[in-house]
This record gives sequence, C-alpha cells and structure tokens, in this order.
Amino acid sequence: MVVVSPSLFAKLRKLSRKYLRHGFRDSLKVFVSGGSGGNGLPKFGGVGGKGGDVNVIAKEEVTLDDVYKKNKSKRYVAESGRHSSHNFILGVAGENNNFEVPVGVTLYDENGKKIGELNNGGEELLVARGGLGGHKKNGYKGLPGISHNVRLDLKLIADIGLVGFPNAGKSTLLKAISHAKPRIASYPFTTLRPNLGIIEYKDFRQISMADLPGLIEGAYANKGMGHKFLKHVERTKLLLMIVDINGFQLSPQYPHRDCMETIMLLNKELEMYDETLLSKPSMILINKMDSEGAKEKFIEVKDKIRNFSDFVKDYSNEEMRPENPIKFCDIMCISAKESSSDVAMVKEKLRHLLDVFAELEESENDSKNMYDDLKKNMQVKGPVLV
Ligand SMILES: Nc1nc2c(ncn2[C@@H]2O[C@H](COP(=O)(O)OP(=O)(O)OP(=O)(O)O)[C@@H](O)[C@H]2O)c(=O)[nH]1
Ligand SMILES: [Mg+2]
Repeated sequence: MVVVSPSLFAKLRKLSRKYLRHGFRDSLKVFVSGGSGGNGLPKFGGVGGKGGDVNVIAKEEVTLDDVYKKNKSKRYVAESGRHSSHNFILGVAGENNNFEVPVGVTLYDENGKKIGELNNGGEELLVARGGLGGHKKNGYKGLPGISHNVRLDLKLIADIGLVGFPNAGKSTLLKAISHAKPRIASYPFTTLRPNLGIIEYKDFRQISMADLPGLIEGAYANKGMGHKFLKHVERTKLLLMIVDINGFQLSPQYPHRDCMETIMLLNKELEMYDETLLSKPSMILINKMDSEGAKEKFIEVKDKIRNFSDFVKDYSNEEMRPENPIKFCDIMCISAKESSSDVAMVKEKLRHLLDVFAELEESENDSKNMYDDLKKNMQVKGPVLV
C-alpha cells in the first residue's frame, strides 16, 4: 500500500491535467455543413445540382487526435451544387465531404441526441445532408444544406476492461501479459489515459485489454481521474477487477480501505455510474500476493469474496454497501510483478472465459432466433380466428 502526501498529490494532479491535454482525446466537437443546392433555371425547367453531403467513415488505427490534427478548424463543409445553366440543364451535384474517424465513435447532435455509432471499420454515417437543387416545386431556388455541431465520442472497444483503484497493479499486469508499455510507478494515477494492449497466444489468437486510469471513491460523481474513462468499460466483454491485497489509501487525509472494502467500493462506483455494467461477466484478481502477510490476508478474505453477496448483505456500513453485489465468475490471487507463471495462468483463464461467454451468447441468440422463427411460422400457419 502506498500513501501520498497532500503536496505531492497536488503536484501530481497539476501534472496530470497538463499531460492529459497532450494525451488521449476521447471527445471532439466538429462543425458539419452539407452543401447548398444549386438554383434551377425556370426558363428551361432546369434543376439545380444537389449540395454534397458530409459523411463520417470509420477506420481502424485512426485516433481522434489524428482527426483534430488533420483539420484543426474542425469544420467540414461539403461543396454546393452547381446552378442549372444553358449548357447544363441538370446542375452538377456538389462533392461530398467524407472524413475518417476512429472505430468506436458515437455521434451526438447539439441537443445530445444520438445520431449513430460506428463500430466496424468501413462503416459510414451521414451527418449533414446537402440541400436539394432548385426545381419547379421549390421555385427553382436551391435549398441550404443541414449545418450543425456534432460531438464525436470515442469509447474503446476492447475485449477486457481493467478496473481498480489506483496503484493496484493494473498497468503492471497489462505490461506483463501483453506487449504494451504502460507507465508504472508506486504512486496513484500513474496511468492518465487508457492504454490498450493486445494479448497474443501461440495459435495467433489475440485478445485486447484496456488498462484504465484508477478509480477512486466518488468516481461516478466525477472525482479523480477514472470517471472520465468509465465509459470505456461499457463496450468491453469482460470486466477484470484488480485489487491490492493490502487495500488502498489515497493520501493521509483519506481513510485506509482494506481489500474487502476496496472491492465493495469498486462495485459501488460501477453501480453508481451505470448499473448495467454489473451484469457484465467479471473476474477478480487479488494482486501483490508476494507482499508480506499477503497469504494470511488472503485466507481471511477468500471466502468473503466467494460469498460476496452474503458479505455485502451483512456489512454494517451502509455508505459503502453496493445495492447489487457483483457475481464474480472467477477469483485468482496473483503477483503481477513477481510471478510470470501467475500471469500465464491469468492469460489462459481470460481466453477460456471469453470463449465460454461467446458460446453462451451464441446459444442465447440461437434460441431467440428459434423462438422468432416459431412465432413467424405460427403467424403464417396458426389458426385463423373468425
Ligand atoms: N509487490 C508487488 N508490487 C506490485 C505488484 N504489481 C504491481 N506492483 C507495484 O505497485 C505499484 C503500482 O503499479 P501500477 O501497475 O502502476 O498500478 P496501477 O493500478 O496501474 O496504478 P494507476 O495507474 O495509478 O491506477 C508499482 O510500484 C508496481 O511495481 C505485485 O504483484 N507485487
Ligand atoms: Mg496504471
């Protein structure tokens, strides 16, 4: 367990904000405007060209930072349609303005209404339609295109999301299990932006793991660094919680939380942020088992974690108690830093769990499809009421 003095903590926070400004961008506001339609030509019944559309196209390997750097004005305006003329009775349409965005982006309009999301490379979304060209019915006056501000909101798409309090060893595990090179240090908030690592297996199978900045109590209400990144957990298939067997203390003016309290508080933070996160499959790793007295501490907590719902139910401090205790599908105690065999075991376990969940999901979909087919058949062949 590491304790940070208030002055160092203040320095770290300052540093972190500066670092963040240059670091990971997961939201970007842009202005998009479809081109205006060209005017028609009343004398000859000519139709003006349609204004170009603005489309976003999802591309792997593009980051929101790339999007910003490529066009710092953050304005995307499509070309206007040409007016109808003697030579071109049908005005030429304006060119579309297409720009690339990262896979995993959700787009919102100015009122926060979702326009759509792009979850696969090559997917395309229209964000500003160009105006129609002028013709007889609109008095030959070309119409303006749609213009508005759009927010691009990026959520990482990773198979596994690592969640834990600061200093629990998330980055240490990511480094040990993948080729990622996250920063690791003995003070909280070492990780200031999400890191993505790819776990590779001998048969070339790849599993992605996102290491997120540490959560703290009150994270759901925007405390600390982790809240900003909780949204990245939404799209992961498996939550991997990491807890220090020795517990956690943010700084001397904050209470020390032991291992069980840390688990409850993490559970509560996730619940307060978004209850549906708790229905995701989750596994828990109790880390730093090489530290002094860890084995004795683990013997004490092992059954409590196994029967976590009962433990939570009987826990007296209501403030710390989550409403919906997480059901962990597996518990492992490890030393992410010192034991490569522990890390290898985690690696195999994660693969196994993801496979099991994928199979379950598939069979659920199959039975749902079967039910839908059955219903369709019933509608076709079922008895007719007269
Ligand atoms: N003894 C011991 N120390 C560990 C172990 N795993 C990580 N540590 C140490 O714990 C400290 C924090 O590790 P990190 O991996 O940076 O922790 P983190 O959870 O990523 O922390 P944040 O990025 O601040 O949220 C470092 O000094 C690590 O060397 C372990 O298994 N045993
Ligand atoms: Mg870290």
